[in-house]
Amino acid sequence: MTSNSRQDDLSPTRMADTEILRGPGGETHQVAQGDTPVLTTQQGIPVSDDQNSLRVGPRGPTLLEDFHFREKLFHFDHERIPERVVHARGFGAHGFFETYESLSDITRADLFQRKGERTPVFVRFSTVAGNKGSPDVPRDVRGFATKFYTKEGNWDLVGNNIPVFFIQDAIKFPDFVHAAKQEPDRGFPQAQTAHDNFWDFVSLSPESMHMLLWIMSDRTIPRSFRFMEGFGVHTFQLVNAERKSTLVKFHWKPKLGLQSVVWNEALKLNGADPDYHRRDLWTAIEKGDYPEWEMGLQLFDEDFANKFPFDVLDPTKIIPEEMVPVRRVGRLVLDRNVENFFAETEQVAFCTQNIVPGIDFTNDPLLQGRNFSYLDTQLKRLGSPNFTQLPINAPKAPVENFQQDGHMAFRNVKGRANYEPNSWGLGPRESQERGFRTRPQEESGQKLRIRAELFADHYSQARQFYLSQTPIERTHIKNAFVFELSKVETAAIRLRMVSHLRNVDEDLAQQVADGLGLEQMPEAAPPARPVVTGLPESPALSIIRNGPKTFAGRKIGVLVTDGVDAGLLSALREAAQAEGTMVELVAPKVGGVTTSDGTRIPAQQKVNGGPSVLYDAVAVLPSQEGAALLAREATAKDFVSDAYAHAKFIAYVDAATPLFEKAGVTEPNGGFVRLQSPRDARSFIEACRELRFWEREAAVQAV
Ligand code: HDD
Repeated sequence: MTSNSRQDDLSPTRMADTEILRGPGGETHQVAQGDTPVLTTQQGIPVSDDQNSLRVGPRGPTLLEDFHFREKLFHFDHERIPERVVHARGFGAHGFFETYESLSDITRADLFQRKGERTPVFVRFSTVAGNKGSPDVPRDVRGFATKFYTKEGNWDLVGNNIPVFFIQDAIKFPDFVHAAKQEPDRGFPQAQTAHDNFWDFVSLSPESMHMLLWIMSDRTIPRSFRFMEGFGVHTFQLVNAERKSTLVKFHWKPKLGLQSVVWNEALKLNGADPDYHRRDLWTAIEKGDYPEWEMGLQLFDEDFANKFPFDVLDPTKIIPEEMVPVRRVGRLVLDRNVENFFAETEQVAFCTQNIVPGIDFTNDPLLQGRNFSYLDTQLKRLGSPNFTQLPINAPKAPVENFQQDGHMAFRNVKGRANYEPNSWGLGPRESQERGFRTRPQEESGQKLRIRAELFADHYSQARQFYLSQTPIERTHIKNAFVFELSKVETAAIRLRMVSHLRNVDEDLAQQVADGLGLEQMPEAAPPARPVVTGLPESPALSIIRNGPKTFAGRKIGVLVTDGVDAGLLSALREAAQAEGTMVELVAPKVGGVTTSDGTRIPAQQKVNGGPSVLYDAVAVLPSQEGAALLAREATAKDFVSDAYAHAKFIAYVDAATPLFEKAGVTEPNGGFVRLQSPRDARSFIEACRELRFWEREAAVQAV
């Protein structure tokens, strides 16, 4: 291959309407010709050969003169920008926010003025602790950040899927994040809170207790972004044209209801599909099944805030929905995937400081600190104060100011004046009437490093959260504490954590202690303020109690072999379609199977690449011969035994029995639906609306 004619050999040979391109290894590729643009350098110079660098003779040194080669490598070497210090792993999509009714009595924010008004948005979901390449389903909080491109500028609502936070003061954020992420000496664990440093920090920071109960719940292992809530966390202010302020907490409510996976499923999912959540969102949008959330507002005034037993400026506290109802004021629809992940999802720069006229901050000390941190981080990440000019960050409202120059400035001042006021009558001026005006508020007091009194209540709402869960959810919380603390090597940290749990609920503390094999119960940690034990349950805090009662937007995995009953399969497909449920066929070979009526149908997954953890429910429809074959295949047995252990609804045909037996599923009972006639397919889908047959979980104990 080193003949002198090599370079000529690799040149494209033009043919009638395709060209044959020979690759570096001599292999040939056919590519469309016709209007194919000519490859150029960044300077627009046409490139003649992109396969070989310029060298002296076929075996000689490469020449520095090869500007195309040098430019290509130079650009490649600088492709990466610093990943986000937290929330590095994320996925975004475009859409719109539609206002249900005018809220002009409460706020002058332009996007809330007119019923039916649509405001373009970009939303980025994320995990917190994991690096950019980490899996999608670790136990972690999910970010839910929304950029509203309003007619009066960009409003960023940078929230999470949990309404409280770990810490009360932004000064603790670096410590908290350091403790949660990889330990500095070893550089692991990745995307895990199950390690000593995390539990050391939080067990030394009682203010984290409420959040810990949330993160040990199934909220941190959502089924996908589409099935989780979002929260603005802090109390904000809405301000109307008369400058009257109403305090507000922002909520996002998923149209498809709440749903989480179970822990054992999450562990397996991260191996089976590390992109589980982003694939889900991408696919739903591509199919036109646009994910939707409603914006909810909890509106209250200073009087309420003064009477409320906790401080509304404390981001470790909620206001129960039963106390202040959530008023639904609009919907968020995500209807367009990004065209380029880097340009949009990676370069989007959310800043809590981005608010618009009609919205204002409060003195929540976490929010105040965030308002500094986000702008600062964007400069580091995106490298220039002109990051606001990138298309994903640029407002859709006019931008008029005299800020100029800097790296990569491509929106530049025109004309002579680059200051105001000026005598030339050039350029924009401020407007008292239209401009953002901070709401005047009395502030007084000594400069102190101190927190408000009620911030010291660390356990009461943690307890309220725990007691508001169903027994299944309480068991999951207990199991999560036991799992995570079992990964903590330092026994004293485990003990310290249990000492806090005693202030939350004695039963929970005891069960965790038992699960950890503690020989002696530690003393309860002395609370800074007495625990309020009588707070009423808040059903809104439970996932199971707020389940969807629909199977729309979910996915069934159907295990099939040659000879699958064609009638039953199509009945299942029809019933699923009527519900809005997706069906995927899992078969011994991805090429597909031949059904009982001789039709050849393709599969979407080969059985070892389509484990049942990918699906919300499964159907096992082999022929008799097929079942015998599958019974010998480990991954087919896992398909069944995992679906069973994860309390999923399972449809089956009698022929599946040998496979069930080999998988250790001896007695198909509750949560199983036998398919004999098309009507059974409908019953199966109806059963699936419960999402899981939880009664089975206790018996299986897959923790
Ligand atoms: Fe933060 C990113 C949410 C507290 C500092 N945060 C970030 C993102 C979300 C949140 C969703 C990702 C945005 C995106 O998709 O690009 N953060 C929260 C919530 C908090 C919170 C709900 C508490 C209520 N954050 C918080 C504090 C600080 C930060 C107290 C610092 C004082 N957060 C950052 C940051 C990040 C960030 C370092 C990293 C990347 C970025 O901002 O753009 O500035």
